[in-house]
Amino acid sequence: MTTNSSSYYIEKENKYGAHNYHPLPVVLERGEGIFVWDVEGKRYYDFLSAYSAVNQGHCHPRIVEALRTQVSRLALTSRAFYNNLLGEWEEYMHQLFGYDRMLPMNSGAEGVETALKLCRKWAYKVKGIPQNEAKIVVCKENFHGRTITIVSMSSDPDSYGGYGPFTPGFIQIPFNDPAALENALQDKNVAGFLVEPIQAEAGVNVPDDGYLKQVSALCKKYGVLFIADEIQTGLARTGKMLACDYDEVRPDVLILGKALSGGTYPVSCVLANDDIMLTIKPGEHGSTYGGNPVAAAVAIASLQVIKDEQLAENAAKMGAIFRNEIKAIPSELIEIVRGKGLLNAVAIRSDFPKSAWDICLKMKENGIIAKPTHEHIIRFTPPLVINEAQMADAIGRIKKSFAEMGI
Ligand code: IF1
Repeated sequence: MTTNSSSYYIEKENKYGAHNYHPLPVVLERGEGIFVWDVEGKRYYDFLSAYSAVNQGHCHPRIVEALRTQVSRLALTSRAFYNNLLGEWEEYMHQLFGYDRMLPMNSGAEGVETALKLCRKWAYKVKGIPQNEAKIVVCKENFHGRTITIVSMSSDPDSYGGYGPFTPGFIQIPFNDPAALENALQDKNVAGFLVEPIQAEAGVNVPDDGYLKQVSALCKKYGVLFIADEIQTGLARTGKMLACDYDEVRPDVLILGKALSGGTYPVSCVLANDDIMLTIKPGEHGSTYGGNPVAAAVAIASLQVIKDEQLAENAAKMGAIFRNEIKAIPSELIEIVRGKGLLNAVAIRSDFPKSAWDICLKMKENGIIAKPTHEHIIRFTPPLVINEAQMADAIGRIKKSFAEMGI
């Protein structure tokens, strides 16, 4: 049975689905560019972009065409055989990002797991840390995914609570604190430092200018791998191809995902040079779907769109307009507006009876969908294809929503 009633679909998920999410009450059925439509036919500006997976906009015609063509020709071979597109994609990544090699996976979490495994292999084979003694430094308030090992690195009880016993070998330090990093690096068994250039889940925590430059220098000084999780900050979201580009640093290990497929397919990868990547030998890591020809075709098309449509430049420009306009909203509810490019957050004061959730419901009425994080923060991350007129209209709707909160 089909119906145009949102409640029909919501009730079905509530009845038959696991309750591991608490979505905004909107049921989407179509998307195009910066817009999505619900089952009742109402149009919304998508200010979440599937957590930055849809940087190129929903159903980008060039990405959809690449997917459609390849999926009807050859979809999956496994890595037991070669396929005619994986090498093309790997070469494309080498030329675009300058690393010797790429290792393809599917979800972001798998990309992070791959980077952790690479770091440990490198620790034993190259750095000479005694077996099973390697440690990896991570930041408090990180978000790197949801596997048991990744939640073992988390400081958020919602992420790790009830999932023990945990994977050992991680040291947590505060984000944006080079002194804490240098202190942690005194331990000779540290093999790497894993960091998000901007902590997105933590509420778009932007570090001081030069933080990553210091991180890079410290990792070099102490001979440990600088591992950047750019799954969310990468691929033009923050106004540069990589957020690391702002500090002109190159991580030893770079993890990409999300917008690598423009939201059409789960595609992630890890990039590194020979001395690191070649520590993993045949049979020591992999994935049935990783590096499949559809992923390869879709990833190349997705990156080509980012370049051809100059999405990094547009994100920088639209982001500046967004922050200026939102900072000017006279609502007392707004504590702070922060972000880079089109990765932005508005923190809502917690001493009023209106919550971030209430504001998101009001914005939904006014044709904008966004999602609160940590109760009092709303992230604003539209697709990077948004133009100036659309941004002005969207800002108008956001302003109207704050005005209607009456505070
Ligand atoms: C969910 C947050 C965003 C990520 C970084 C790895 C991954 C993610 C920096 C794992 C994933 C997602 C997953 C999504 C919510 C979301 C999120 F709010 F939780 F933090 F985007 F801001 N590294 N982020 O941001 O990638 O395995 O999911 O492909 O519902 O859990 P994945």
